[in-house]
Amino acid sequence: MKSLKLLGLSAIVAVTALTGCKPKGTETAVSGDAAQKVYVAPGKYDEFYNFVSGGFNGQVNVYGLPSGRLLKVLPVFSVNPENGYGYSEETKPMLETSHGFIPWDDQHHLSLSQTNAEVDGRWLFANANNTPRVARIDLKTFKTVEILELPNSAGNHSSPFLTENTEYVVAGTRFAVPMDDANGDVPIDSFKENFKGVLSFIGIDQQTGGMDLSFQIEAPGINFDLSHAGKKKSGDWFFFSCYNSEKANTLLEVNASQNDKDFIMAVNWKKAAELVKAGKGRKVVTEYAHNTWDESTHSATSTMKKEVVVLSVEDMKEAMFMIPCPKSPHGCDVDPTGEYIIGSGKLAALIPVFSFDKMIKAIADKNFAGEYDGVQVIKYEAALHGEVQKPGLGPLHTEFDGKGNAYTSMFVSSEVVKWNIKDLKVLDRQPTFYSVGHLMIPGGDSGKPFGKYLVAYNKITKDRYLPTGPELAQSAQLYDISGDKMKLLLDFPTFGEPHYAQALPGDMISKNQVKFFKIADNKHPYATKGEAESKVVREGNKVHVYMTSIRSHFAPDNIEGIRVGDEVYFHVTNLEQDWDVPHGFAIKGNENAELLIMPGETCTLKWIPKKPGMYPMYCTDFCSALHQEMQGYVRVSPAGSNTPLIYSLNNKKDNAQSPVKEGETK
Ligand code: RUQ
Ligand code: CUA
Repeated sequence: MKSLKLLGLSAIVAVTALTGCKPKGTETAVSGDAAQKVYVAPGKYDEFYNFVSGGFNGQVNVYGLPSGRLLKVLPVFSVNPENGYGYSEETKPMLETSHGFIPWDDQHHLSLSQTNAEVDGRWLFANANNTPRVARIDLKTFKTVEILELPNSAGNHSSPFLTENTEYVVAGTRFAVPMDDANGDVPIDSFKENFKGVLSFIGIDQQTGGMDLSFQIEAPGINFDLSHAGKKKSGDWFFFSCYNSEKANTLLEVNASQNDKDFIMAVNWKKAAELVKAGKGRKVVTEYAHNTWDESTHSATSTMKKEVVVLSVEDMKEAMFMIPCPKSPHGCDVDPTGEYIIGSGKLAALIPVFSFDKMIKAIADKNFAGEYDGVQVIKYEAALHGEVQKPGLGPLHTEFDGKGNAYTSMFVSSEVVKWNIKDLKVLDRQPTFYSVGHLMIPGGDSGKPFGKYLVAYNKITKDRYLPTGPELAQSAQLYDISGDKMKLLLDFPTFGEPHYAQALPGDMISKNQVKFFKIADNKHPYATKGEAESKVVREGNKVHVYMTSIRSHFAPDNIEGIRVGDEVYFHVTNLEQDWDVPHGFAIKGNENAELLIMPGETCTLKWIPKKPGMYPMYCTDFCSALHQEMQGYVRVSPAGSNTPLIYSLNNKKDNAQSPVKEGETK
């Protein structure tokens, strides 16, 4: 990408040289009624939820469209001090992997669950690129409820993309690597013999959304970049863009850019699933974590899985084919009808559009050009619908408006190009500021796009916002695509770095929101369902504080008898049963983040006091007029001391109503 980036920069420089200091039209490109089109009056809701990948920050960010207002940072693959995700005892297991606890990752792509090739608003799937994992977010609670690690993979880039009824979430490895059950301790230049490219098929439970790694395919040692499922007529197939067909293991910017064509790989996933059912494939022994969130205990569990069924190229003989695709394709997109498959060769000067019908015919006619590592290669012309000529430079990704048009991002020439899928004519081009990567139309990769808007997620921000030192805000741009010509409406900054995004109409998920958790349904083992039940229990050097929070106090709020060397667990249950009344919890010197506890929920903060003294604790969320009074003390005595373990709320000595109670010792 380096040379690409340089090319991109020089393109900007060239424009700049022609027009003076600033690229022409950076401000004037916005037409007069733009402000009105993005104005969402105070108290009014946006039309769309826009879920945007957080890239190297590992989270998913939720914006409203058309306003571009940030609604939420949704923690997925990185710890989040705002609400204690990855810090509280309950959420720590979500970030367990076969490599241990991993507090961050790199999040690139998102997929909304679909029914009949239409987004259905149930779940959002997200990939972790570095340590390969797929997460499922429940859109009723906007919580990460499941994370599944992927074995035999590295660089989970071609992920997560799903079939039209969310039967499978599919992920392709970016890095070819030796299989987990093979010796990975081999010379790097044995790449061609030892390295494999693995595709993962994660089965989804249609009721619960639960993920299970159903099977993998051990494909040739190529790099998978992106993918999309077929839909409707092509619904049984999955398409993956592949680069590095040269199998280079060093200086890929040169060595993986040799071949004139790489490939789109077409996989019949229905057949693959049937093969597995019929007992094909070998069991590979490996380790991968499966982490699930239980809404009744408000806690996550991590289990280590031990094996996976893997199909070979030989098993897939009749169900896996290559289509040549110029040159180092990045995006791999399928139009809403399922007939056209678009490969965006980032080094190609054209965009090839393949026809599903032609591909099927070529397979039936055995119209092959040869084999690539045992996979039949269909003749380029035999599968080709046609090429978009002179679309721009550096095509990366394509989305669709459902009206027969495609929109492709051009990284090098910094523009979005609209073209007609059938006759392949370019219809419009609009500049982006600058170097657009992904782009997104609400529902734009489904069988039924909502059209109306297009958002460009740009790689280079330059002069778009007030500068913030060398590290600038990331940049997105909103276009109106309802007319013949695209119109730039708005710039809005995003968390870095945005890759893919998804969007859908607000009411599809707003109507299903959980407002609070019923306290009666709370099955957390340390839940405290009323103040009378609050207590402090010592088990050796572990002290469990069963604490409640309600406007505007904790129970108990005075604790004595904690000793240096103790491990103290504050299990705080929020007793509120009202919408939007979280409480926070923090104690001086705690190495974790604070907690943020939703109504009806129990969260646990682990605290190891290091020295004797008085430790204030307080609520960190401004919950009522007396929020500032929501505070208390914990007294810590030296190790081995015999300060009695006592706790209280509103203790006045000899107050029979609220006595100072003695802690239990087990
Ligand atoms: S990528 S800018 Cu990680 Cu999706 Cu294409
Ligand atoms: Cu509870 Cu502030």
